[in-house]
Amino acid sequence: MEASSNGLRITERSNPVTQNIDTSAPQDIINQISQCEQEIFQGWKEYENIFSERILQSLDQVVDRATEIITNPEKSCIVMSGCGTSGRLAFFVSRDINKFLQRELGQIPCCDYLIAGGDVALLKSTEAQEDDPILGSAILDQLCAGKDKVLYIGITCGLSAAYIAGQIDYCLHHLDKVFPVLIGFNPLNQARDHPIEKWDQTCASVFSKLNEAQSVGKAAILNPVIGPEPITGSSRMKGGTATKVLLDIIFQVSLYRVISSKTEGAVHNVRGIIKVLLELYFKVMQSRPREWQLELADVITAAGKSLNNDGHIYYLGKDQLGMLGLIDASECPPTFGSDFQDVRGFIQGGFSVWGNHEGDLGLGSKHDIDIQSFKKNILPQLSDRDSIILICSSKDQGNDIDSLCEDIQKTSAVMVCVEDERTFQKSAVIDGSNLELYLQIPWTQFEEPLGIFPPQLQKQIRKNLLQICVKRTLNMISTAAHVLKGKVYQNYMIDLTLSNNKLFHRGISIMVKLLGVTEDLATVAILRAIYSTDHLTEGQRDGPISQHIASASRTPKVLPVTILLLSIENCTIEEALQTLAKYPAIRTAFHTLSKV
Ligand code: S6P
Repeated sequence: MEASSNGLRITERSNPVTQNIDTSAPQDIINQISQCEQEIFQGWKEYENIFSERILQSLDQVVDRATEIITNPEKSCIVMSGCGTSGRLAFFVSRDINKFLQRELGQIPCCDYLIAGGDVALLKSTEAQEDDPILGSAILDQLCAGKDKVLYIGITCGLSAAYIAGQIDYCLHHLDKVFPVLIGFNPLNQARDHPIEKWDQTCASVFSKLNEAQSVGKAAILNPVIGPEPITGSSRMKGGTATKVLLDIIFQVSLYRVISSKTEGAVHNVRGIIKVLLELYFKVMQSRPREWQLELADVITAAGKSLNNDGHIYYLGKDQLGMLGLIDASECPPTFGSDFQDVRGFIQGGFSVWGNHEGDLGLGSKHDIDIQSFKKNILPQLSDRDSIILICSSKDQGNDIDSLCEDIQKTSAVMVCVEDERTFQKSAVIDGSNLELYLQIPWTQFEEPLGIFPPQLQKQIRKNLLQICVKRTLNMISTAAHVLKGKVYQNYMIDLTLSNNKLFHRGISIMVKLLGVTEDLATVAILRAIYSTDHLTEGQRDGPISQHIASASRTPKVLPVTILLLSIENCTIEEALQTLAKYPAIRTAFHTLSKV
């Protein structure tokens, strides 16, 4: 496989649009992120984009397979799988579609999900599991047992997860019953080619075999190029959104075909319908009314203040929209090196309504996700350092969340209501501590294109579009709040936890890029920071990457410490740690130490 021109895969590159995001004001941050998001549909440079012929053809094929399985669900299933955000979205979409099948069509659910690390990873990042292809393959094998037909959709935004490569390899050995699909956002020749411990293949070698299977109609690869992320490598943002767009459209079109076959007969022009839907999503992502921007900037300022003052951001919601809060919160520790308690999500009903395989994960009150637990354990302690973000749909009136509003208004915390219709009373805004954020979707523009779908599907498409708006809005809030806290340098995450192979290598390339040092120097400094030593032993220097990762996962501030070690002459670990304890923002720490 060829390496990319500058050695970095597109999903790992820095986006020129956000190069100064770290010194930008909230409204500029919103504009820059929104501008980057347009690349999901507009594409990037000369690469294949989401509207390219091959991608549309692959979508057609996947829709065919999904339609078959939804029509004959006995002994069949559609399994979506991924690591981190990709796995969480697999769970999110499978849950949503199963509910639709049961509620609207009276059918048995046929979607399932897999996430590296199991259900606990839906809530807390367990990034190291991403590196295990053998585990990935074994779990898929268990899930396929007793099934005659499986549509497998493996998601790895960077074409980089060994867990997914292991599963694709399994599929390639079972093409008689499994149709494998790969979703990712790099050209195939940029699939990750690093050695994988205890395995004789790489992502690149497996995906290349998948490409051969695709050429004879036995597999599909959906890898439109969507450009680098607003925060370098943060694939939860554009990668996550593009994943959801592709999955949504696969199911919307398949369900349209299933429903029509029962009423009006076969759907012709599937390709045209896919395009109509892509255009709808594009329009929604383009829409950023002035009022929304101004309101969102206020929310970001409040959320940034909370994090800067050691306060918290709490997302409270219901059902699918509430789950987006949980997903957004779960990504903050690995992305920004933040504490699990800094940004947390809660949903009405907690684990009892979550619909995950393992049910209540029994992780104790510090990790509970039920709004009742929020009421009991957090509400009494809320202070003006906290921001509470209620994620409501206009239909959520009169439920638990509604009554919570009154309780929260009695505290000094900032309360934000994120809604799809403006129902929150302006009069309720007290002393500027309550904010309102209205997700304005230009529905009137969509009436005509939506008119071709049956009513229950129109409702589902509207719900899906709202989910996309909520996802991008929450991503902007948590990202920008961490930017305001000083967790980002230019557009690099400089406090990410090096908790898997990909992130270990990302750490090295960030040091090389930011400080202009060689890869060797960067590696030695990172290892010193990981093992908290000024003198590495042979075992530390030459150990396997999995050993470095295990230690890095227990060591805070590895990259900020590395930056100081590399930029200040003769800086010791002790000095770097003391300075960071005094000045948590790396820029201030750097200026302080360099003056000594
Ligand atoms: C990224 C997120 C990570 C990724 C995970 C899988 O913002 O924090 O958890 O989702 O590493 O990445 P990929 O490229 O395999 O989808």
